[in-house]
Amino acid sequence: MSNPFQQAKFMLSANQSADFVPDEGLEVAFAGRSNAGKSSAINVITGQRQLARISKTPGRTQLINFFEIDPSHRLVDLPGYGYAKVPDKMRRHWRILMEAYFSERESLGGMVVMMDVRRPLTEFDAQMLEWATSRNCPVHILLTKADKLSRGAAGNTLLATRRDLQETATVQLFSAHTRHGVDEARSVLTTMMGLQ
Ligand SMILES: Nc1nc2c(ncn2[C@@H]2O[C@H](COP(=O)(O)OP(=O)(O)O)[C@@H](O)[C@H]2O)c(=O)[nH]1
Ligand SMILES: [Mg+2]
Repeated sequence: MSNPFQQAKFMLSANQSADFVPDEGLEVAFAGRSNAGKSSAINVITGQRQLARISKTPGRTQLINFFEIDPSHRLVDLPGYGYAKVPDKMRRHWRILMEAYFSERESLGGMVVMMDVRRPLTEFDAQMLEWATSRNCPVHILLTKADKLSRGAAGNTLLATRRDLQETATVQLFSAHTRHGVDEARSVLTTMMGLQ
């Protein structure tokens, strides 16, 4: 299977909605708590180390990073969240930026939410799901770092998460280290974007 995400190119980082790229075509946004494995997943799924490296550049981690796949399709890397020690001012700014994105962005066609398989559905994750479902945006969840659990334990978490979420989202196991679930993630993303 060819990988259309391999062509993704960095467009810009936005700190406010006025800086977002034009709201045209279709984009899929990636979200996850800090340390959930978002950058690693983006690297493996796109087959490009460059993308997550750009998003990790100091100063860009709290921004929304836009990547172009082709003129009418984009990937969007949303800023992570969840450090206990984040100053209040930063927390507020993060919320304002995210609310602007979810309320305004008409080209948002799907979301991929990364959650550590050992700790899924945190408060942060619930907020993400709420923002997505409030606008009928399809959500696909990657339970990351699946290699950290035994096959049985990971499978149980998968079933429990599916049961909790019912129709809210689709869920799969994923590991950037073993590449478990990479083909499935690419296939869901391709469908979300209408690329196949
Ligand atoms: N065991 C394991 N560790 C992972 C995996 N993916 C990421 N990590 C580790 O988890 C930490 C956070 O990963 P990163 O991708 O930077 O997370 P981000 O903060 O969500 O972008 C790093 O130390 C990674 O090496 C995985 O699939 N398996
Ligand atoms: Mg990261």
